[in-house]
Amino acid sequence: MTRLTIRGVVIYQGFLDRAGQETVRDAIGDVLQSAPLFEPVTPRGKKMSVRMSAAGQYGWVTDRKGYRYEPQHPQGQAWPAIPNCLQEVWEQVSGCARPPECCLINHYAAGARMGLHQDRDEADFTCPVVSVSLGDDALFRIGNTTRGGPTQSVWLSSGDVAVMGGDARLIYHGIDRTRAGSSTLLPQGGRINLTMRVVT
Ligand code: MD3
Ligand code: FE
Repeated sequence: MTRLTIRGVVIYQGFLDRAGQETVRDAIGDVLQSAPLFEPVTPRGKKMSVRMSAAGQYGWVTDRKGYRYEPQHPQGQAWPAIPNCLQEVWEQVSGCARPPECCLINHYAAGARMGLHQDRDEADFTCPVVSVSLGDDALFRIGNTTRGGPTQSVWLSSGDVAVMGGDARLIYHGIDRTRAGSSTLLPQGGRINLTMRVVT
């Protein structure tokens, strides 16, 4: 495993071996059986290219009414619990005494991307965000705590874990593109990113 720090973002390359990735993949497959991926729409009505779902007490949703955390899936059911294998990752890397309240699931089919943004819908920015990447490689762009300025990019691969804490918690970040076909983990291809957060 290699650990690197870029602008305060700590990246553990190869944190999960293949068996660990398969365990998380299968657990998320179960979550998605009861909380299917949906197509989020921005408050201005633009479809996002990433499909989403969540596990935990809260899921992050966006629609014409705005961005927010909700205790239920858009179809009305409570979100499934965060799988133990992911809670263990949180305990190993977050350095946070509180457990995660949300595991956001982002699914990238070929061509999907996520523009530069800050994560600031949570109440306590002293808690980090922990990200687990599965499937295809993704080009992750790391900016600054204010809009604009130079950015740095790094490829995230299946099994990599990234921790955004301290000053990095409010950094602008995004996914420019994925490399279709770069991983055999997901039977249908594509990429899944899991981000665990404390919401309240
Ligand atoms: C840096 N997800 O869900 S994960 C997101 O790969 C999000 O799906 C991307 O940005 C993805 O909000 C990037 C890495 C990540 C997640 C949260 C962060 C980086 C972050 C929060 C603060 C700073
Ligand atoms: Fe984000």
